[in-house]
Amino acid sequence: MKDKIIERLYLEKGFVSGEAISNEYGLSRTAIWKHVKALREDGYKIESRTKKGYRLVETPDNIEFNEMQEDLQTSIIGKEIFYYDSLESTNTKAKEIAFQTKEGALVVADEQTAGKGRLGRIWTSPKSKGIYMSVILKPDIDPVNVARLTLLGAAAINLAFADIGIESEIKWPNDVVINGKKVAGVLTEMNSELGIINYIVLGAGININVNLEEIPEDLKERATSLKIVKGEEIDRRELFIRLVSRIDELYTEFLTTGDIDRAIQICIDNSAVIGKEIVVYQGKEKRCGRAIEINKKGELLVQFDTGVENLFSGEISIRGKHGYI
Ligand code: BT5
Repeated sequence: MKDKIIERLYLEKGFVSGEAISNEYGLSRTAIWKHVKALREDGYKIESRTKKGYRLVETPDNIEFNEMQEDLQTSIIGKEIFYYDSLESTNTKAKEIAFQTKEGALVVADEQTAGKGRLGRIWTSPKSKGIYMSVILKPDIDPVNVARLTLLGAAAINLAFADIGIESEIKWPNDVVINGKKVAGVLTEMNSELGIINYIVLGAGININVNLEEIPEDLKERATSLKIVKGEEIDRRELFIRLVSRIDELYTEFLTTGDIDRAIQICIDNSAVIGKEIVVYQGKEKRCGRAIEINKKGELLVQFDTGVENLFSGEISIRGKHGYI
């Protein structure tokens, strides 16, 4: 009965009166109240108002995503899924709950009201049009190696796209692009103390069924969506399952070998920058060079006038000499 009530509230997306629930399920008001109390203990946030009834505000683990768990054949990622209709940022929520969750827990939202890019930038996250998710990871590694996980995220997105027949390129370190326009981005954040990692949050944002007119004017030149590229709606659920499986696959390999060789190879084979003239932005500095390769550590080697330098992914942005790529 608890499930029926939550499903009813979930589908309504607004208030459902106690009377309606009582009539539909043959329950007394006291019985409804007891079920609502139990649901709240399960982590559902349910608002109750006199005369209006009950409204579901937040689900820890929404119905669709409950079913999704059954389809996920992963070993580490997605054993716990926290789903929200709307969040400021899945990365922020993941950081809030990281200490209470197991490695591999996922935070997913149908929209983000303050989605984050790197270096304080914004990630536009329109409702029901993309995947906005964060994975909580707790590997026993040196914090200096964390930046590599960004490449792992980008490689997983590239593989998941390929699984559904879409080719893409990776613009080191965290962009996935199609036809020279950005379709997905990765944001890795970390909490560590004295050289020990408490947790890492690996966030991924993908533009899936975003229409051209829904892309903000200032981004139209350099952003696109899978729907725009393919000319048809994409099954978000299928892509989500593929993506989580690919992250699981690459991350398991990382835990076993300590390296992300396969992810790096994917970033090299599908690189949007290797062999190209690029502009490197680092703080206020802006320099031109030629991207040569990505090494085993996930660093980008760039030939500048002054010599070759290894770039770490953290604080660096790259542009093509004549535009986004
Ligand atoms: C990124 O940053 O590309 C990282 C994006 C990570 C988003 C995910 S969504 C789930 C999780 N929770 C979060 O809060 N974030 C993560 P960066 O390389 O800094 O790129 C940001 C720049 O991309 C912006 O300054 C815009 O120019 C552009 N941009 C913003 N929204 C975009 C979109 N939806 N599609 C393409 N480009 C976008």
